[in-house]
Amino acid sequence: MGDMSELQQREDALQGMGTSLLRKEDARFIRGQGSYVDDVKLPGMLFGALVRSPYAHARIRGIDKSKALASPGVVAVLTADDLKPVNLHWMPTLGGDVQAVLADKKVCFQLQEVAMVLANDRYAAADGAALVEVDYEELPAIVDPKKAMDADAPTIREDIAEKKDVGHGPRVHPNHIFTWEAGDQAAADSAFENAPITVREEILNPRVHPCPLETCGCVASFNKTTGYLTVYMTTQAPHLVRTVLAMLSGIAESKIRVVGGDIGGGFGNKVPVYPGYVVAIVASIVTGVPVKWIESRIDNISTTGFARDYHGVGELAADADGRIKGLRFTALADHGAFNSHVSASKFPAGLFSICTGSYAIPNAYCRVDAVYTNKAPGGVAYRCSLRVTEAVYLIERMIDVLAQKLGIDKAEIRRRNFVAKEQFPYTTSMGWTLDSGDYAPALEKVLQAVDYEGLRREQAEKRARGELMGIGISTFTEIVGAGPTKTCDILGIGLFDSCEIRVHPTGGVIARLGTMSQGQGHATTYAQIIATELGLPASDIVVEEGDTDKAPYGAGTWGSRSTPVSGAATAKAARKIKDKAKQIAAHLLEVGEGDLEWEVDRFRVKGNPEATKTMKEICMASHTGNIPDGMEQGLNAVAYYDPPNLTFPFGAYVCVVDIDKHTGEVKVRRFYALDDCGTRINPMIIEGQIHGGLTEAFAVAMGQQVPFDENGNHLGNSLMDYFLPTAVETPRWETDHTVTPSPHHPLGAKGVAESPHVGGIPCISNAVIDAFAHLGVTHMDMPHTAYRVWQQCHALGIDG
Ligand code: MCN
Ligand code: CUN
Repeated sequence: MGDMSELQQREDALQGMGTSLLRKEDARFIRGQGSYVDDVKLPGMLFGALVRSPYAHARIRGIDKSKALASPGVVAVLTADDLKPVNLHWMPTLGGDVQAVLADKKVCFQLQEVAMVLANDRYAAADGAALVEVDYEELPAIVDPKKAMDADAPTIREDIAEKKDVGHGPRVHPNHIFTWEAGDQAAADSAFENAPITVREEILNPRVHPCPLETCGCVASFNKTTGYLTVYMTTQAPHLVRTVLAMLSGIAESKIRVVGGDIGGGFGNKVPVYPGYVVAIVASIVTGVPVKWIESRIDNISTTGFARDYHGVGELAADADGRIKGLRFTALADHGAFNSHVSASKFPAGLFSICTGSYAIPNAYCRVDAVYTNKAPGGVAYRCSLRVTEAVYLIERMIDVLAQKLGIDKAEIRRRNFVAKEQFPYTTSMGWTLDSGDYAPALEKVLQAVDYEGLRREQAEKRARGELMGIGISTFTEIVGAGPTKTCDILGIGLFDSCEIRVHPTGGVIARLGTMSQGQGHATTYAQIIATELGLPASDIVVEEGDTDKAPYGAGTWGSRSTPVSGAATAKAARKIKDKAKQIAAHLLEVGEGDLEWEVDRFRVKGNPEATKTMKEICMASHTGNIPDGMEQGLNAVAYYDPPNLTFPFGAYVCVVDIDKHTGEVKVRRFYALDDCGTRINPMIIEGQIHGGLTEAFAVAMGQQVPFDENGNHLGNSLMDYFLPTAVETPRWETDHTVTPSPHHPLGAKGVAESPHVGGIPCISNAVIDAFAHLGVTHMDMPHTAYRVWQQCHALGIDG
């Protein structure tokens, strides 16, 4: 055996799993050499500008293109009538609905796509768009989802008014999309009847928007001679988009190439297929030249996938010691005018039923009613893992409400209800099997780190002086890594993932995956997995994603599924290669495979330290004639991975706020976040993800909301109005971790990217509300802007 320092040196040289390897992609990004969709410039390219509706709900009586067509540089104007002959004026959505590509006789939300003007440059296209004259007849709009199913509510979707089912069960009103439930209602009801203590609260997760730095866009290029369509686009799921495009257009899927390129942030905003993409594709097919369409910031905030808009009611039943006996959560979900967000087809309300959180709750029931309103479609985005944010917000808020009612400390009530370590794998009353967890020590570690007892003492002193200080806790469990194909599919396609690895003679490696980095550092972390598995240095491993002509099929990057699913596929492909490498090593060393053992970067004959074959030697040998009889040359593998279960990362967070009762200003004094995502691949990247997710949690809790007036006019769709925190407002984040590996993942790794957002929002909210707890306040809806917090102070008469 090599001596320890030599072994360590060899290990270090790989920069594999566990190393904070600097991100390989940053050399390009910080030197301005990223290649985003707007950097794609093809010869003869036209620019498309969308004409959008000023009304939230209106009938279209006519469209006059003549002035636009006469405008300099304008080549064509496309409307729904032009798309009809090719049957592309409507498209299927990833939520099982259909959506108008260009408005067909009516518009259902403000800034809906009505026409596309094609011109020689972007300015001419914009000028042309301003000259398209659309004759609208305004209709009453439904903005409040609570009024969507009123008897006299206007029908928003006349195209499906008569349909009794739009893919997810019976509908009871033309504006009803679905009702979805989980758990055991009778058991939950009886727990409530028998419990001495019950609490109930109405809790809103307001409509917010993830607002990635790069807006959505594409360059569509159809070659009339070959019939080959190439689309460069901002997408988090290139293969799924290719499949949708094939279904939509009738073009053979083998003749469609979707290229993701670099993506400047996605946050779920770049999962759906937007009308702009489809019109640009049709425009390229019609004109025979490439067509580029890029959104403005206002278009992005107002029309692309928003997040949340969940109007929830939380109820808990408990015994006098605060042990939870029953949970009932319901939500009214505002999906906007089309049900277009990504959701596995059996889970129309996403993974909302994870709402029992980290707690052993014997009886639980949840129901979600989804409705159409005259707003842009969406709902699932923003580090959300498919409605987990809403679920975690509800349970982490409600457990505080319960603690307050019982006068039990907010850390103590959590301890009393945690699923205990010995209970894992633990099947919740909603049917999820939590793979692994160790909640109590995580919470204790955080409480010690922040001196929780000391903080509570300080708070008591401040309260006595009439000052406002709040301490928020969140001990959340996430669910990420959709998902087993037997339960999770989109449009029938199972949510497995894949990885192809090719090893070159001199030991360089290229790996291709169906996921799509938008800033998560995949080029670095997948390379680290392969480095550890194969004993080849991460620096020589190239990772490619996003080009459907190159990568094997995958469902893309969303729901923190890359590590749980594709990370596993990567390990599996590497292990196939390693198995073959072992056969070659045995052949070269003239021993049986059973006589070999693996040591960092080589196979070694047991008991004979000198007899080794390094992986690099094996790479070369695999390309020669000196391999076992009958073996094929090469060291390549493709692996498809269908996870047996999702992964359940968790965390314990504490937030401390000071509030100025005269102005309502909230200052986050301290935020301590402990995350457990199982085996950690790159600690630095994890920390970066946590900083990002917490900053977005701060944004949502403290300032973001997409507001509308009663006519459906968007009241805040520019960065002048919409809160994006900068370094000035953002608190300092303290991070920590524990490691509880997933028992079913080949590396023990769980996803992490969404956790800080999901766990961070309730933690901040809980801190703000805790500041008012002694005054009898049990809940305040987000965002906790200074004005709204001041209103609370004013109502309590403490602002003077
Ligand atoms: N990681 C790790 N060890 C683990 C888990 C993760 O080192 N145990 C690393 C991964 O290797 C990966 C990163 O952390 O480089 C995130 O991994 P994962 O949690 O698997 O999440 P995904 O890669 O699938 O990313 C999706 C997730 C989602 S759903 C949103 S939304 C979001 C997020 O990532 N959007 C982002 N983080 C983002 N970060 C940036 N910069 N930009 C976005 O758009
Ligand atoms: Cu829910 S936002 Mo991410 O899953 O792409």
